[in-house]
Amino acid sequence: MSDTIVALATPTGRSGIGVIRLSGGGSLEILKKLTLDKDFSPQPRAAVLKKLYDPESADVVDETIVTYFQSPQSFTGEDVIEISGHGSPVVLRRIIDLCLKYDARMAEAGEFSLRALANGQIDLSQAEAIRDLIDAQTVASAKLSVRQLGGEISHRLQPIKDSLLDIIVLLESALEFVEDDLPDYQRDNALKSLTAISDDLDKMASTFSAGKLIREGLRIALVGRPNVGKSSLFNALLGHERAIVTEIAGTTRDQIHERFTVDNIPISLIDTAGLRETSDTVEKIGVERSRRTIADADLVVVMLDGSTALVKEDIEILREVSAFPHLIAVNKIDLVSQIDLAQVTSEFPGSKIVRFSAKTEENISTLTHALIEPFNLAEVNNAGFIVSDARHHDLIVRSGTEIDRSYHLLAEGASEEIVLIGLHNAIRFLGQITGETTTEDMLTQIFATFCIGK
Ligand SMILES: Nc1nc2c(ncn2[C@@H]2O[C@H](COP(=O)(O)OP(=O)(O)OP(=O)(O)O)[C@@H](O)[C@H]2O)c(=O)[nH]1
Ligand SMILES: [Mg+2]
Repeated sequence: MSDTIVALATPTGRSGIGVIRLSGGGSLEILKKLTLDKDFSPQPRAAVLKKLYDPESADVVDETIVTYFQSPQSFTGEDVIEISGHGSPVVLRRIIDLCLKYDARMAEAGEFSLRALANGQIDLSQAEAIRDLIDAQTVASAKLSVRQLGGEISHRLQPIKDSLLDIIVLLESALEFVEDDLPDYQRDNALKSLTAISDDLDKMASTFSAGKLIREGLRIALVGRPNVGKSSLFNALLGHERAIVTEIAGTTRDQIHERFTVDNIPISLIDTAGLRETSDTVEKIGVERSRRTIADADLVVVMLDGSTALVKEDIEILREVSAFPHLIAVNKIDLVSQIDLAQVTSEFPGSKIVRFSAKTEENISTLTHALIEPFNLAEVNNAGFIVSDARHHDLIVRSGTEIDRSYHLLAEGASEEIVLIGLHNAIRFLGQITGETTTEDMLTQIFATFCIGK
């Protein structure tokens, strides 16, 4: 029997109620002690109003609602008790301390989910879906996680694993009867199946760009020389005065990050220090950071001031950024235009240009849509299957590579033994997605990313 673990399942801090969760064979015993009720035998899955006491002093600690989930009908598959107490950090801490005193131990991050996995209540991809649902930043990414929670990827993978297994069985039985070569028609069928599997895996893997977009969103950096209006645009996009705006060149010295959402895509927007040669130490560091940000952004918005002529600095920035995905945003169109856009177009023919005003907000929505336009939106909004986890994507790709290699070996007449190595790897990689073939180390690594109490 595993030990009994306890954790606060709700966030720390004051709240209406706070939920403490216990899981393990000793859960009910602990509850009996804290209720001073030796014969307490709660009906499973029914909420009961109970006072909890400090058994030593018989002090009432809190009046709570307790719910008993009897093994195996619980989240973890073990006996689980949920205690809903008043959301006072002091009271909740006291209840947890008492549970610890009566032989529970503090749960590790994700340990409840890990137990659910170990007891076959959920598979690994479902456990990851729980984590992702809790971490979801947007409705779209929460929706993806809920679908995953239902075991979507496992269902999607099952027929692939089945047909892969058929081929493995076929080749292995051919191995046993060494004197016979695999008949041609069987080899052809196996090759056909491998092609179908490979195509299917490719198709799954290709949904990842959309999945990543929904989950992680985009990093978009606003760059340009001082005073072109980067911070003004930053504020306009966020809808509030987050960054300081002044007519002094060099106002923004450090980077500011904020998140907002456009069409279900979370965007991490970065306002940067204006790029220029400077002798100011602080500003210099800011400029250095701006340069680094350009390199890791998914999109760089180069801002130009439409009310002034292009200057050498603008051109230098455009050159610097032209190697990265970028968009040229010409600001201040509420003022008389002095900029020669024809020059920009001829020097940077591939760049998209949007004209707008951060001050009057004219064309701001055009600009907003231009930010996400280069990314794979059709797929984001289509309701089909989407891979959103980098670990799953990696395993699907690796499995596909093994399948392709085995295909060529089989087609070239390599021995079944050699072909089988790749096929076994392929099926093992797919099994790692759902956790059937995941090692202890991998599980530890994955569950370390969970929160305590889940
Ligand atoms: N008329 C007009 N003025 C603007 C517009 N956008 C920004 N400004 C003005 O331009 C000046 C500089 O704006 P900021 O947003 O601070 O410029 P910045 O690019 O962040 O400047 P640094 O942080 O110094 O690099 C301020 O006086 C703004 O009010 C616009 O669309 N029209
Ligand atoms: Mg600024």
